[in-house]
Amino acid sequence: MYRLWVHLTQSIFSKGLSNVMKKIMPKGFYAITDEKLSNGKDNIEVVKEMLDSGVKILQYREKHKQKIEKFKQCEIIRKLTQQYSCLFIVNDDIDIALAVKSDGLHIGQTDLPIRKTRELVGPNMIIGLSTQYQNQALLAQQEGADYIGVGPLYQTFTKDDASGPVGLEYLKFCVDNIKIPKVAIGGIKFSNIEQVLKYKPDNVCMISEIVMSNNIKGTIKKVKELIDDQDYN
Ligand code: TZP
Ligand code: MG
Repeated sequence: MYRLWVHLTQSIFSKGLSNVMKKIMPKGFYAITDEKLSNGKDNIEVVKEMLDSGVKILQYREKHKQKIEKFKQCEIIRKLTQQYSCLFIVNDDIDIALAVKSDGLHIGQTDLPIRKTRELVGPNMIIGLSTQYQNQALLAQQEGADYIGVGPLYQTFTKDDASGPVGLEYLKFCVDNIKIPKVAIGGIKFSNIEQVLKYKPDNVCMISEIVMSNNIKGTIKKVKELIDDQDYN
């Protein structure tokens, strides 16, 4: 017990409290990058605008760059997100997540299983898993995922290998049966977000609607107002 106490206090003094504990997922809008859809802006520019709009959780998702390029962008985004007290999640690349010390890693059903991923990233990194089916959601929770992506709820053209829409019934199942945070995603637009918010997922994500907008800050503000109207937090 004494040794544990000494270890903990040493860690806290050397790394700061926030680096030795898993961070809590902030509710509300969950931002994700997609440079190809970003009207000529690079991910860094987009992230700056997202952070300026006050997002508290942001995922780096980039499918069209070499690892070194992704790593360089993630190094910059790690610093920026720290300055803005925003949680930083890296999609796909466990090595980049570890290298830049992101707060979290988001993986899919064809990546390493959650238990093996946990062994590799340690106890404090947030692990998110994309799910489309009830059994995947239940298993994610059982295996120690920290949150699940729920979707695509609607048809999406953003994710090349996306399944067909899973529908709001699947979101309802997750809200009713899964305790870990649920991130609603996939084809969510201003035209349908209110239907999604009725189910009160912990987080809502819109990629194309945000990154394709020519006023990212204003668009996120509008989304956040809709979310706040639904009495989050
Ligand atoms: N995972 C499930 S759907 C999706 C991802 C990454 C893409 C969502 O993008 P959009 O533009 O909000 O439909
Ligand atoms: Mg993936």
